[in-house]
Amino acid sequence: MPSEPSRSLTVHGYSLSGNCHKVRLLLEQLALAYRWIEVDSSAGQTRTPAYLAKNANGKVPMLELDDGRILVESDAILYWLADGTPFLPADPWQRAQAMRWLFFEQYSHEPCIAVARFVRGWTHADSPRRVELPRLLEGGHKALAVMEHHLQAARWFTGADYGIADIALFAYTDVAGHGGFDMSAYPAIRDWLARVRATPGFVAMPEPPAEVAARLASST
Ligand SMILES: N[C@@H](CCC(=O)N[C@@H](CS)C(=O)NCC(=O)O)C(=O)O
Repeated sequence: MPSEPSRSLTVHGYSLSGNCHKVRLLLEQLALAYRWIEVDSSAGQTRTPAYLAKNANGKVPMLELDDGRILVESDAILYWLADGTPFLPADPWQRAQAMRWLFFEQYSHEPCIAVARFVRGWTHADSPRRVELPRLLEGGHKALAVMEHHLQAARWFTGADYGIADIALFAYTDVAGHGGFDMSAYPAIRDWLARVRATPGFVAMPEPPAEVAARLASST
């Protein structure tokens, strides 16, 4: 991205989505100017004909450049924005390590931890989707155990420095409690979350509205 410093950046995102918050967090930490267009994916706003014309997959986040180019998939957006910055190592081995954690996040972590949060907070208490929760909790705990194991011997997910692998994994791990995950068994993760929150330019994801918060706070 620094090779294209004058590009104007527009993010189409839902502020309460961890996938979208990843992009906001990196943009803030890179101190890049950007425009944010709020798209409430939970209300179907990614499924309108106008949105689908730009992203046929109907999801946020979506990054739009002033020349009309569009990039989707949160971790691809992180990768592009971080290229040439300290948030993505130049060393090929460490770069591959960053990719390893981005793929882990998308295949083993987000599909359980983010989806459990969505089901608990954004569906009604009698939703048929609630039957998914035990499986999501089991899968999410497996992913958290992998992270805990890594963080027992390392401060960050890629080499010696904080970077996009940390940002990608932070987004939904920080709100894992929303999905019903008890984090007491993961002291190394809790210490890492605190380290991420202390990085320069850090911004937190906003709190959900009262109706969602009430569902997240309930025991089911
Ligand atoms: N793999 C995608 C996942 C994006 C995603 O699932 N976005 C959700 C919000 S967190 C969404 O837009 N859902 C709306 C829909 O599927 O209709 C990424 O990392 O960007």
